[in-house]
Amino acid sequence: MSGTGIVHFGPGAFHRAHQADYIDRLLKQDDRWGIAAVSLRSAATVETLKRQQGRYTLAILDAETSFRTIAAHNCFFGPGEGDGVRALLRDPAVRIVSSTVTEKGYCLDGDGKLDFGHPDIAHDLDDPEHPVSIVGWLTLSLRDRREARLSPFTPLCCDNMVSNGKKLQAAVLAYARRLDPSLADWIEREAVFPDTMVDSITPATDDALRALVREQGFEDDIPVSREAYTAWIVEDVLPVGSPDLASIGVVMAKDVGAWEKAKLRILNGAHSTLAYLGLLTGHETVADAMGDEALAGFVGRLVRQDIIASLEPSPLDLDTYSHQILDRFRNPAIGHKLAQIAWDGSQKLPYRLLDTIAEARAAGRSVERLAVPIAAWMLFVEQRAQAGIEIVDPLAARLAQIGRSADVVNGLLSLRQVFPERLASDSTFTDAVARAAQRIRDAGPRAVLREELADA
Ligand code: CS2
Repeated sequence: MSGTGIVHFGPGAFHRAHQADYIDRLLKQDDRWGIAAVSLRSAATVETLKRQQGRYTLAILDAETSFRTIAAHNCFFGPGEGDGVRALLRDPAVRIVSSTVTEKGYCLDGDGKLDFGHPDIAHDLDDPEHPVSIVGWLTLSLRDRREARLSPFTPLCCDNMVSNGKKLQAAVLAYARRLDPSLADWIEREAVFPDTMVDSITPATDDALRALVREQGFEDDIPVSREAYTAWIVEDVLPVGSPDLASIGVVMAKDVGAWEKAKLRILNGAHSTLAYLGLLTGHETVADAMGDEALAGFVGRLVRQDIIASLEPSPLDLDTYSHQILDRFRNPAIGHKLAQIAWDGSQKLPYRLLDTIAEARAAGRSVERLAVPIAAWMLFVEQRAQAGIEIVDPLAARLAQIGRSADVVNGLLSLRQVFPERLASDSTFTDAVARAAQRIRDAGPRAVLREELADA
């Protein structure tokens, strides 16, 4: 049995198809780095992992298909098992505490700062010994380390956010400062919060995947699948005694910024564009949407002419990188649902498209094309709200209310958690969004995309 050197919050499909795959390979050469899976909100995954002794199937669905059993997790904590988690986090053998809790799991506001009005943060400040947020958990267990005169573990954020490590550090320091300024000083002095870039297209697990792995002879209730491509970039600041991630293909980079920005704007920006325009034009998966010449053409142009312009100069070959990404989207073996990518738009649009728009405005570049996916999100919200279909988003209630209102565009533009003041008060941007929304309403999304293609 391997030792436990990593504690991971949020053992969802992405973590199990990405990070755990790397660690599974590391364990073959160094058995100190078993992962403890912690899920304090839902019991299903950790219960099943426990039942399957931490084993599950990773299906690589791509030009070549392969199946592998992953066995990187060696202990499991579900809701109500916080005491066990806390005890484990006091163990000096635990050097990494990683997380994939989605953007909303960090309780940040529209500017990426800790939102003290967030109910989870209010709860944790009220009862810091029994936190519900990742920020609360990291602070409590770092406090325990300090009191036990142990060196801190390394918090490792593995979610899609710009400067994700620095954002998490700032949130933990802000929270700790409210409780005990000397603790915040200790964390700032002693702990490192590396930035990371994580990338591999991983659709949600469904019955089709379960059936597929069963055909291969695997009895498995929680298999995961992904494309062949996988990348993990970690800021090269891990303290001595940390796992040798470079030995298993993780890129240890002095500056993760350029990778992260390029990936979040090109891949995730294009994904969100495909999601909202694809759903409005009746597509179900990314591959379907990429099979639509007008839509794929629009996304290709948006990437080449608008998104890459916001990334230059870059140390990366953005042209090759963007072509690779659009090819990955065409992978017919992956049924990546647009509806899944459409979740949490209020959290995702700011770093995926609005930062690109703000920089285009500052540089005097046109935002006409960039306004189209923003308008598509707004019409997606309107359509779902008026049809009474659930909108998966931390702001769901507010979005549904605005979506049923007479002026959806201005209603959504007034949401400061999504649209910062400088954009919402910029008439060049807001007019472009209103125009795009009206064009889609009047002529339909297909006609607008064909017009865009014709202009190419
Ligand atoms: C997707 C991401 O669901 C989404 O929002 O855009 O999960 C995307 O597949 C990954 O970031 C790829 O690395």
